[in-house]
Amino acid sequence: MPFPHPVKGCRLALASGGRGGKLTVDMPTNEILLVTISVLATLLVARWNLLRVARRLVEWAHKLRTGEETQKEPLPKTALLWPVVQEVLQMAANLKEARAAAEEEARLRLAGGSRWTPERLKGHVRSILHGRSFLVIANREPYTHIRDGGRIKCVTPASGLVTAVEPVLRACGGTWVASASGDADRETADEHGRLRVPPDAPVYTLKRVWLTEEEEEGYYYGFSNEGLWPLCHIAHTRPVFRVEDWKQYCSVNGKFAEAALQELAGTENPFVLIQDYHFALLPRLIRERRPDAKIAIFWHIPWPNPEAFGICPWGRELLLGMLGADLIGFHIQAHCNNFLDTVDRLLESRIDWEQFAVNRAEHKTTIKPFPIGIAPNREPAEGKNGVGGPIPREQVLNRLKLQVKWVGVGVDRIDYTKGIAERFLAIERFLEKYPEYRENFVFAELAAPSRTSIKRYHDLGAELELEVERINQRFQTRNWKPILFLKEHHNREEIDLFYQGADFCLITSLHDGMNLVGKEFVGSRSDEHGTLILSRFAGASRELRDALLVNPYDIDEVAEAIHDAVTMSTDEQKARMSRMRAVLDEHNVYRWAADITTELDQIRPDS
Ligand code: GDG
Repeated sequence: MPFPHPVKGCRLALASGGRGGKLTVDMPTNEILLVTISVLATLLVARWNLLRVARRLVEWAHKLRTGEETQKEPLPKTALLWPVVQEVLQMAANLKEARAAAEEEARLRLAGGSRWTPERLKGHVRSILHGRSFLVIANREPYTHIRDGGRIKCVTPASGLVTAVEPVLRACGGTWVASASGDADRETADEHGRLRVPPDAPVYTLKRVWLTEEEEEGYYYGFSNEGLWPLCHIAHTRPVFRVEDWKQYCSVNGKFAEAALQELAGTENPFVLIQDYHFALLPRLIRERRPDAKIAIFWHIPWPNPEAFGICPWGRELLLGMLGADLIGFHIQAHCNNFLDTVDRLLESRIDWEQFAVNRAEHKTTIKPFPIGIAPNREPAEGKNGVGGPIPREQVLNRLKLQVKWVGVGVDRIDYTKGIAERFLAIERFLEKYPEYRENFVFAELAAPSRTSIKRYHDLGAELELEVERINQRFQTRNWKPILFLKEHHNREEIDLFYQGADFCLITSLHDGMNLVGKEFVGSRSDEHGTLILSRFAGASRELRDALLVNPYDIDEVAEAIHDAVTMSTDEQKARMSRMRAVLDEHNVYRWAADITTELDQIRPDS
């Protein structure tokens, strides 16, 4: 049966129609020749194009290897070889990073410096572990996979713990056990909930644990965040203790213990580093089954005095759980003292005040401060995005679309302990007292929504919005308002840009274990400009003595500190900033991890 509309000169037919029919092509010889020539020409052009692209790629890779200046991307995004290019780009980034690290190591060796670097930590942890396993357990996962339209996005959550602990795993390898939190987490992990991360250059394993809605409700939102969080922070929010939440807390601690034990199967004398108040019972649960493990728990938030802690109905159980560890770490000595006082008051035990240790049931637990730091910022010195040096302030302000002379910044999870409302009141007072700054000053608050299923947190977000609206309405003019309340999750680049464009960073925590935002601000200011205003109730105030220290409850004092910050001479800014940067450099997060692992290693088994 002939085709309904045969092309002229080319007849296609099924010789006998229907099934088993034979296809014949009837085409004149000159046209066959034409087709052959055009096919050959296409192949030649494709080959030539491929060779050209490959040659450019080779030249680019050569320049990169020999350290010559290279453009950021070797080929246009549309190129046929784009997937290959992406891989090469990733390798290039890794190579650049490794080269910078080696140069830094060499520089420090020559200078006889004692600074901790990822490489130094890696060597240190390796020499301690001798091939033993390194396991970190934290509720928050460092990478969440979420669905965004038709695709899956990988997000780093807003969390001080993640900021601090992730660089350590990057340096040492090992396994991080955490709660799954993204709606695409399951399909991005294997059947055991494991995946290798960071996604673009995997060096350690993330093991996800799935919680039911009831578990999450009771253990995470309930006991951990409506009970323990306000209990440990003196921020005048009443803790709520419900027996159902406590039961879920116990059962989820058991679930994580099982997950950890699975990961530890077949290992000997592993190191286990438990993070934070979500897992107070875990040290004991793991010790009971793995007495050979060396276990530390680091408490990232403050520890209250015994009277305040005493209102928790399950205080004894929490202490007994924690004392299963060989080592308990807090940010500052005052929290260690409070902990020992609490144990002294609530448990029968022998406290060694000289050694800062608790002896109970033939087990010794050492209590020590380990002030956490941040990973040093290599980028500005190396030239972020290949620009070379810090980005000029005008450029930063242009990118941020801020047309004012003075800029202040705050970065927080929306949490009542961070004193965000008090901060806004201080800005109001500042503009009241110093009207000359109106229309010339903007305060940008980057506020990431957090724990919004808890009513107190949900209400706080709305209260802050109303407060900003009230203050803005009081002062705003046609083209200006004083407070930008950016209530959403921001990416690292955005946050860094604000840090770099700000004249001051304002931290008004009512109570804070450490507070990393102040450290990040100082760390990002390689230009040594800008002023840090820091609450004296944040652990960081013990180290950053060159910040302007304030009592966040004293609105006038904070307003004056803002005035001091915007009128501070460049020389004084530089002097303060360089001293704070030296402190940060010395006490970075690699030292924190090195100190904890060294201490854990030196602890002798119970006799
Ligand atoms: C606990 C203790 C202690 C903020 N918004 C976004 C975002 N962030 C990042 C900041 C910073 C971190 O979150 C917050 O650090 P804090 O130190 O204020 O921490 P908490 O979450 O309260 O953590 C605290 C810390 O543990 C470490 O021990 O310092 O005292 O309370 O790194 O930059 N990050 C991203 N998007 C945001 O929108 N990606």
